[in-house]
Amino acid sequence: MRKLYLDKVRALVMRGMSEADLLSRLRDSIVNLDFDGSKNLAQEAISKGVPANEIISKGISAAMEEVGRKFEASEYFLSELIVAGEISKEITQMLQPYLKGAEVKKIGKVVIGTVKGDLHDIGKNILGMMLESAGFEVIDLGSDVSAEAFVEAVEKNKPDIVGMSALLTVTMVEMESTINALKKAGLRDKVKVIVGGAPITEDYAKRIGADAYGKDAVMGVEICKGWVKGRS
Ligand code: B1M
Repeated sequence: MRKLYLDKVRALVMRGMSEADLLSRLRDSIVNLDFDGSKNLAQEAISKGVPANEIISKGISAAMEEVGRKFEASEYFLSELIVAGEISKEITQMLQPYLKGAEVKKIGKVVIGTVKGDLHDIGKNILGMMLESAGFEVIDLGSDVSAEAFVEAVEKNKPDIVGMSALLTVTMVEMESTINALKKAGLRDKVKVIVGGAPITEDYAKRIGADAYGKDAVMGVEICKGWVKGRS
């Protein structure tokens, strides 16, 4: 009995180790801008049943942090950011079927977009896929979305939630402009607003009058689910 238990524990530890090793190799491969190697490792992780969330947080996000650090240290330049971004996008696409759940009854509607002047859309895309998998109808306005475009989309689609992403300190101010534009159009009280992205903080979200801050996509989805809970 004890041996059986120990064997089970050992198998779990080994699985954890190989999973951690695989994800760290994936992270390094993205950082080293190895397109094919990264896709192969991501496929291996998927085949081995590593959860998509783990591949995103310990593979893609961890790699992009390091790529960002190298960019700041002038070891990498814009071209490297572009390649790393493309690799991450491809892997995110590969993960899409594993993030999307079965067709479920829609639990709410969310309009999402990256704010004006900002082209970073990887995190926003991940959030969108996760929201869909949680049962939300997602209207993705893309990146570089103006306050007016957000307002128009809210008027047209009547969503429950507006989600804004920003990755640049110079574009995060657009979140406040969008909230003000929603107020001006008389729409602010009709939607919940959630904001996220690397430079955003809980404090900032409060300061600009958002209803919530999503530290990561998982948290973002949980907050949105909480808002529509018990309605359907
Ligand atoms: Co740019 N870039 N970039 N870049 N880029 C950053 C953001 C930067 C931090 C790099 C650095 O210097 N360390 C820096 C910003 C500095 C600052 O403002 N403080 C920077 C810069 C300077 C620039 C340019 C200005 C460079 C230049 O031209 N000289 C330029 C700007 C272009 C523009 O937008 N107008 C630029 C361009 C680019 C590329 C286009 C080449 C490419 C983006 C490709 C793409 O997105 N399609 C790119 C990349 C790849 C990065 C880094 C390396 C990675 C970003 C990323 O995809 N991360 C980035 C460094 C970094 O972030 N550390 C950097 C992975 C992604 C999964 O994370 O988007 O944070 P993230 O999303 C997370 C959470 O934040 C959260 O969930 C996700 C995961 O769970 N989340 C939400 C995000 N949105 C949410 C919304 C929510 C809830 C949660 O609710 C609504």
